[in-house]
Amino acid sequence: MKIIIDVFARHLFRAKIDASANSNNLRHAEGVVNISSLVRSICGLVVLVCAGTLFGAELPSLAINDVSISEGDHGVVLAVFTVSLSVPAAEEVSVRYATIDGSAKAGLDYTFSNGVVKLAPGDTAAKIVILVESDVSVENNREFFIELSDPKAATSGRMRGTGTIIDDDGSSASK
Ligand SMILES: [Ca+2]
Ligand SMILES: [Ca+2]
Repeated sequence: MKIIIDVFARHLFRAKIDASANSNNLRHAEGVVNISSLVRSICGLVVLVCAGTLFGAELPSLAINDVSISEGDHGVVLAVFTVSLSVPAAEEVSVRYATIDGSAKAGLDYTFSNGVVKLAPGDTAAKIVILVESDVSVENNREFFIELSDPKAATSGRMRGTGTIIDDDGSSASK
């Protein structure tokens, strides 16, 4: 009976050792899997960083157009400029803008404006609206400018647009 118990005990002990060994192997295997996952994650991160660097080298270029507008006689008219990107934005693009006097003067011929234009990912254009003062004075055409500066996630292309206010009061002085 004792022999049987001893044999049973040895088998039981052996079984525990085997179970322990298998458990260690399993943990080892899990460790290998975890390290493999970690390596894959690092490789994936490196690929993303490299891709980001490549895309970053091809930032969209910013540009603003020129606008001509007939001044009107009463109230205001809107001069709508378009800020455009050479390719759709991959991330949010922003750029500062401000109006600059030429022969047209802020407060007299148009309303000074400044701010930040933002283009969401996928966008290629945004608007800047400038208020132009209407009048009935006989005068020459006048010009003001919009200058873009401090672009984010884009490069500088055509950064100055011209706004031409066309006099419509019927004088030979208008041109
Ligand atoms: Ca007018
Ligand atoms: Ca006028």
